[in-house]
Amino acid sequence: MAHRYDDSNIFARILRGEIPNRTVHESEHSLAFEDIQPQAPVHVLVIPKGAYVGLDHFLAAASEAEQLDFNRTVAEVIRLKDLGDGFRAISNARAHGLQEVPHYHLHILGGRSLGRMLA
Ligand code: IU
Repeated sequence: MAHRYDDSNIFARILRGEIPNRTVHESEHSLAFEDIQPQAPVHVLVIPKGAYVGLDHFLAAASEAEQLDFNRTVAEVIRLKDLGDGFRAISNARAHGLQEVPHYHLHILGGRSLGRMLA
């Protein structure tokens, strides 16, 4: 499917430095920052710096370097946030996934038992 990216979305604005964020970790191709409305004691969003709408777009179009960098950033968040007791990683996509911000992001939630479903 065609993935049309709208660069007026809030995460694109964060990446351009137009809006502040609470950065957890930044790398060449990725940024991890605190969710503004945390749903758990730890709630971090990991985003690629490239213009990808959702997970399937990222997997189809991002370079191996970008994907490796993203995965390493996720691992770094898990380490920095001390999530050894467990966590949940989730990505909402498009209408059925109730995606609000159309720039790919992975939610990393933890710091307490999360219950059966979430995000
Ligand atoms: P979703 O997966 O697109 O539904 O989640 C978007 C998330 O982005 C949601 O958890 C918001 O709290 C979060 N967020 C944010 O961290 N900063 C913002 O300025 C905005 C949304 I708008």
